[in-house]
Amino acid sequence: MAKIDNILLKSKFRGCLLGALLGDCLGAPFEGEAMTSGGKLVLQKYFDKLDGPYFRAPVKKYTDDTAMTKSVAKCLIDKPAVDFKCMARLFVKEYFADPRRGYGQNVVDVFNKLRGSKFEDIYKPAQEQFGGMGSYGNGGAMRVAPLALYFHNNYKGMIEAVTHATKITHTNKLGVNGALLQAIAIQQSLLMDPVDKIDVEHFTNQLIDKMKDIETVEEDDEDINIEDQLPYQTKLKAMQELLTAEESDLSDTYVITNLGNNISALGSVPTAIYCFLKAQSEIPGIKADNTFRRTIQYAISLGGDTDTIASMAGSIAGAFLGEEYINESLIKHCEFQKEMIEVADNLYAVAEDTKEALLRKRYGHLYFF
Ligand code: AR6
Ligand code: MG
Repeated sequence: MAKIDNILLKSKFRGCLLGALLGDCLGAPFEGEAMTSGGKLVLQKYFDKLDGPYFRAPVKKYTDDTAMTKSVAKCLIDKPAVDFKCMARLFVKEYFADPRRGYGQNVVDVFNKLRGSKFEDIYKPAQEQFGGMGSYGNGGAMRVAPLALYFHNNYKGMIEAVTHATKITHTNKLGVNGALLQAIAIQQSLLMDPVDKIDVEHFTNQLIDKMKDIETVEEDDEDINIEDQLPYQTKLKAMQELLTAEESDLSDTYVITNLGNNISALGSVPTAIYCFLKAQSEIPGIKADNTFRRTIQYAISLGGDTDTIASMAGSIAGAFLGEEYINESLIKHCEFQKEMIEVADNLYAVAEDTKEALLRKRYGHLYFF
């Protein structure tokens, strides 16, 4: 953390939230598509046009990813002590005020039950989903960025807060652990200096080590093989192999088969992290000089759940690079971009206040010397 001063940290808060917004807005039109080589050319032209000289174009709309991220940030800004009931109320309020954002029907059921029960037990409706198994979708992971930022200097606090925030809609272990992995990746990126080259092996080893504490073997699962018991660690190791493969031109099909491009957290969070790390060097077929744009464009080029994977990859890239590296021309085309900068600044201000209050409490008068 030594090299990250306050100016850079503030820029990284903006970068992270703008990255999440940009991935969501630019990825949304391609959701559900299987990318052919023709589709990739269309995508290249789409990015070249948006990134070129400014033209008045229809604004790219955000989806449920950003709608929910906004609510998480608002909750932290209004109530820095982190009130999860308030967060649940904000999710529901936001949905009923603006429902046409691509929410899945299962999440809408949870919102209806929360409202119907007057938020009595904010975790019960989600626990009841899918015959009591809870959702393993990536809807928890897609909205964690504000928590990773707010708790950037409090790892334990982040783990607890992400777990609770996710369980409001996603209680399945895979949904929760995916959200934790996404938050950890953002936090790691936030604390690195963007002028340094990323040591991919070290970055992924750190992720695997942290997931070892989160994902453990349970006694009753002794018959299940270890890879299936520790699915995120297994996926991260597969990701590490793909990143260190001799061949730089791995086929998209190979990447998708190994990592996934779907709406499950397991089939999308490792993919988003992979896109960020892969985009640190040139990628065949993706013409983009800037690593931020390369990350988003590559994530969308893999098809499937493009908005959410690009949003998650964009938030990690933005947290690493900071606002200065984000293509202004691209962000200009996104709905809510000005407001998102304000959200990032307000979140930064409350995070700093909380940090200072904590130091004051811990060191008392000594803190002033
Ligand atoms: N058993 C069977 N299928 C499941 C289970 C389960 N336990 N959990 C999830 N699914 P959902 P999300 C499948 O509805 O995670 C939006 O576009 C099931 O097919 O909880 O909030 C967002 O932007 C279910 O419909 O939604 C995200 O990109 C699906 O996973 C994406 O959708 C999604 O789970 C996921 O949103
Ligand atoms: Mg989505």
